[in-house]
Amino acid sequence: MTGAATKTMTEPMSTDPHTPTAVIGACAENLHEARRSGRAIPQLTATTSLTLDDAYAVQAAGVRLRMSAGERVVGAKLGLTSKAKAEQMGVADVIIGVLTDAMHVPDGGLLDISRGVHPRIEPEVAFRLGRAVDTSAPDADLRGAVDAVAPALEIIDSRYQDFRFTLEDVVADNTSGSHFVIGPWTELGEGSATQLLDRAVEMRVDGRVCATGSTTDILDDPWQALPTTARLAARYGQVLPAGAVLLAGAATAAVPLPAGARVTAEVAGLGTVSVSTAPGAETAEMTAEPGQAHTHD
Ligand code: OOG
Ligand code: MG
Repeated sequence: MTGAATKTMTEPMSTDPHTPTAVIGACAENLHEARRSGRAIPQLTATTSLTLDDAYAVQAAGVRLRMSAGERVVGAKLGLTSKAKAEQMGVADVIIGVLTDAMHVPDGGLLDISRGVHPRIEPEVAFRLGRAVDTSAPDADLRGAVDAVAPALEIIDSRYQDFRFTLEDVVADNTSGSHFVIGPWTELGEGSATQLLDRAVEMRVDGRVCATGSTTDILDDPWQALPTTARLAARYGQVLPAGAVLLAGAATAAVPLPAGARVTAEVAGLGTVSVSTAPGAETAEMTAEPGQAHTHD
């Protein structure tokens, strides 16, 4: 338990009966600093008792730190919506996180991962909301607000050592969110965009297939992401502005994202999305973690 990022966490803290705002703030600062420095920290729950509600409060405090640095909320992401991901991470509950404009990388764009901790990449399906939705009600009609779907890539990067965490840790860490890339949007009504069952998902790193799955692996039907998001957003206060992007969660396990690589993901019938990483910029943590889980064939 050493390292500058943990300096406010030296004493075990209790959340009983209510975690003090100062503790929530200190947890958020710790994660914020780990994200900025690319230096991993021990799991918060190793020293701090956090309920799931506390963890979402830490996530929200972290988003506020980013907003005061000029970032804007542009959407939301679900995590652990497929069995492949839940098994990979050993955490089973569906979770929600926030997407900001600073996390967006254009399709085909270049990402510098040298400031990351140990980034991984995973193929997803994205929805776009054509209008703002009031998410204060758990049964808000998000599905009715969707105007387009797209293939997507999510770059996740846990701020915790060894990419290991409890459910509360990963929620506090904005569900490991790092960056996202959205492929070509298909407007609803075009072709068969509304039918998202049984579409093959394939991700390649430098042309080599590294993960395969099906859209049905995402909550049994990616459209289920909409009512799930409505429920979680209402409970935890996430906002969804007009044009918001929603990532439905990965269809496969995530794979380590190397420097100097080109990654593509194809969702059958929806098209292909890609991102490249700048060469020669491997993160220190990645070279120190040769054994991390992946799905290379
Ligand atoms: C948590 C984030 C999970 C997904 O798509 O399942 C996620 C993690 O794997 O670190 O984004
Ligand atoms: Mg994801």
